Amino acid sequence: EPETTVPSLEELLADSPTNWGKWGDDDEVGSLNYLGPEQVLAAVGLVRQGKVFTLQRLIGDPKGDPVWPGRTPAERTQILDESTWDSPDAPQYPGGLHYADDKINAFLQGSTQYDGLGHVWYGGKIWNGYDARTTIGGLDKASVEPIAQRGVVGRAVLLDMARFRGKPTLDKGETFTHEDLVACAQAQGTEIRKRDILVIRTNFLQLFFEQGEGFYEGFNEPGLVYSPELVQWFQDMEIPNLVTDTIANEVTTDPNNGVALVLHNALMRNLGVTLTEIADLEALAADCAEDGQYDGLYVAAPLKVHQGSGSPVNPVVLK
Ligand code: UVW
Repeated sequence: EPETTVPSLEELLADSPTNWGKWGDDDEVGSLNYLGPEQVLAAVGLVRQGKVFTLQRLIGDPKGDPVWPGRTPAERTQILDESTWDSPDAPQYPGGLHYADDKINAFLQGSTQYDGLGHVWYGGKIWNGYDARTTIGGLDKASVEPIAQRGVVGRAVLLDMARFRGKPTLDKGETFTHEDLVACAQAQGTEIRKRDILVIRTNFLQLFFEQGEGFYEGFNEPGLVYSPELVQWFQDMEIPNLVTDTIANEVTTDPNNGVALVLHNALMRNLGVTLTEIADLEALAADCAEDGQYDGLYVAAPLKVHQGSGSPVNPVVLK
């Protein structure tokens, strides 16, 4: 067998474009700068039916929480409940007040999440050229905090790749390109416009709910696959935010070169495209298939977590 060598991200992306410095030396939100009042107002005009869709997966779902290998699902712990108040040591509140309290211990990249632009890197530099050592002990630069401060509002276009390919879910390691996205939009009777928030459905996590832990064997999610042309398309289309229903938004291992999560780096680290993962698109997709309206007003407000590399979020699409 011929020996195959996997290139480094530095080698693979040596000539890949970056937007470093485009919005100033102190920028921390990257391509979200493409979303201004004009995009917000245009997207508001898409709300014609009064339909509301929430895209977050259930934290603590009894059916299980799909997470990136090595992470653990969120744990919710009940701290106070009615049994607390049976104890003779329980505090007494005037009037006989009882209450329930709980807490969660969760990866900020578990469940539906926004990534800060400093979440991934190679070659010692994160988004905008900040030193990767600024991530030590918490992200001093390009955390999720500035993204949460500004919020994300714009036109979302749902690209239902599973439906387009005529299957309930895309397969392990199945790839698609920007040209497939354009063809999918066309088949849906919609179009991808400049500065759109791309919302891509694969329905791959259905396999997690069917297979449980077996889902992680040979883990290789389907998704977009790197090419210089695809990166240039994202750059030309000024895409601010990529939202998918998979754990990592792209094919896990690039079949062309063996490198993991190439697009996290080409798109997020280099172009400043914000990534949103593990969205639940089922209700939205079913509705789009029914009424043929595949675009809508997208609103997401991740939690303001100081120095956080990510944050849970419940994005909303209105039609
Ligand atoms: C990694 O980048 C490892 O994970 P995520 O899918 O949360 O971005």
